Amino acid sequence: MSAPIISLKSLSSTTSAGQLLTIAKSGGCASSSCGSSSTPTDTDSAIWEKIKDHPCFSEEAHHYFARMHVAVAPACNIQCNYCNRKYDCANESRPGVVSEKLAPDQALRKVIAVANEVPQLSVLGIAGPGDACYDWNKTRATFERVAREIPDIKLCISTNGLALPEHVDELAEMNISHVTITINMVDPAVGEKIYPWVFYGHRRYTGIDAAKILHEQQMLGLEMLSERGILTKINSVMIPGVNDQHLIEVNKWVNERGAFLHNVMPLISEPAHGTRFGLTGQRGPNPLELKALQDRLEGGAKLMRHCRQCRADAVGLLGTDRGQEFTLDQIPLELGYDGSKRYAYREVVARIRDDHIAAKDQAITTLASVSTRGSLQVAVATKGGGRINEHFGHAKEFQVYEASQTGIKFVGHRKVEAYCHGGWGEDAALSGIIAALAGIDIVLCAKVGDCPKKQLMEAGIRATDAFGYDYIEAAISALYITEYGSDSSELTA
Ligand code: CLF
Ligand code: SF4
Repeated sequence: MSAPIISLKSLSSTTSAGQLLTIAKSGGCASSSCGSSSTPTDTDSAIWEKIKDHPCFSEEAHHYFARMHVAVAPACNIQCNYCNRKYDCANESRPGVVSEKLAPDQALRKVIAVANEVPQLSVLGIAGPGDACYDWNKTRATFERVAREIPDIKLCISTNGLALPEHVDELAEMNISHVTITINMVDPAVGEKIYPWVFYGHRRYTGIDAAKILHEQQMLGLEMLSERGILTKINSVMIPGVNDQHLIEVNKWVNERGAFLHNVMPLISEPAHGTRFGLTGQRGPNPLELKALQDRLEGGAKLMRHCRQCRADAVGLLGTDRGQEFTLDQIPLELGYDGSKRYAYREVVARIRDDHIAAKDQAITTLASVSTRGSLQVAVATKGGGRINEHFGHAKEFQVYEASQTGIKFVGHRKVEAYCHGGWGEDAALSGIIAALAGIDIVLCAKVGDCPKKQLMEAGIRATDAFGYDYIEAAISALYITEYGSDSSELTA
């Protein structure tokens, strides 16, 4: 079957004010023990206004602000080989437990419940569990209801792009400020290996025709969004041997068409997921392969490296998921919006953020003064707020930073099983953590026991709580000076 002809450029190449302060400093909820690295000093002010409280579009913002997803859009118009539709859309989530699907009125109740209780909430995203643009009526109805009740929440949508062009004008009218398109290829011959079929214009297309239509629609949608000043992030699933090298070309194409960020995510593929890739043994990349590709892409479209591949019903700071606290059965049928916690939290963040940015700038200046070249890979246990404020044993992920004379760069995260269970360390979990921290020089955390510290050291990884509760960048800069500065001495912490 031949694809429709589209002329487009793409074809050419609970909480008091005092507790809120605690939350802002710790990054977690007061009741429990938890893009772009741009800052106002290096970003156009209009862009900064758009990204400063979006945890996905700003790496800096993800230390302070949270997103939530509502799973209102189950229908999908394409088939990806890494999806079997039993789980959330794998383009914006990891395969896991199926999300609680919501009608728009139920979604509104849930958003109000979360906004009343999670002061960090700044963005509502619709990311499936199918495709938000294809299941448009539910997506639109949800955004309209939420925007009426909570006008200051940012609206964000994620789509495979096939039905995007027909909704771009409505997205602009509805003030949807951030859009993600999953683009895994710009060459239909590559696309054919990823997408067995698409459903478009009331017809089903397969093979190269399917991939060609999808590609054309994705590029058209991206160009239309850029023309309207809507910030666009491109998600690409890295599939070794299928599109890994090709993503360099994808990065070029999306950069030329105005994409703000490019987020390369690892394929998650297991036989138990029942996907085509899972069943055929297609593997995902390991963290080092992912980082190597991201490093090669530096210099093109700006990279997002802090994605957590969250579920279509995720709630909270990236890297945490409080979704289970807000299932429908726990939310009253009648619920009014009370924004007091969110407003108080924002005031606190506005104050401490300047302090953090100044500490970061100072750290970078310090690094630049070191004459010996070297680099450090540092893993940080944090609950947010930009500080080293999580215990080693409680960490479910470590944020990874790379320090060199040229600065301190967030380069990713490593998910782990927490070491501490009910006050006891689990040896099996520690082995997994050591494996996950391959390539890391130093672990920074708020507290670490002698036993895990010794075992980490035997694996060549130092761990210290000497910088507990400091700003991440300030601690890394102090470490770097210890390692490479002129007054270099051994780290003894
Ligand atoms: Fe959600 Fe996506 Fe909007 Fe963020 S997630 S719709 S842009 S509010 Fe964020 Fe989650 Fe990664 Fe997505 S960490 S999977 S990039
Ligand atoms: Fe699955 Fe999302 Fe692909 Fe649709 S777009 S097939 S829901 S991964």
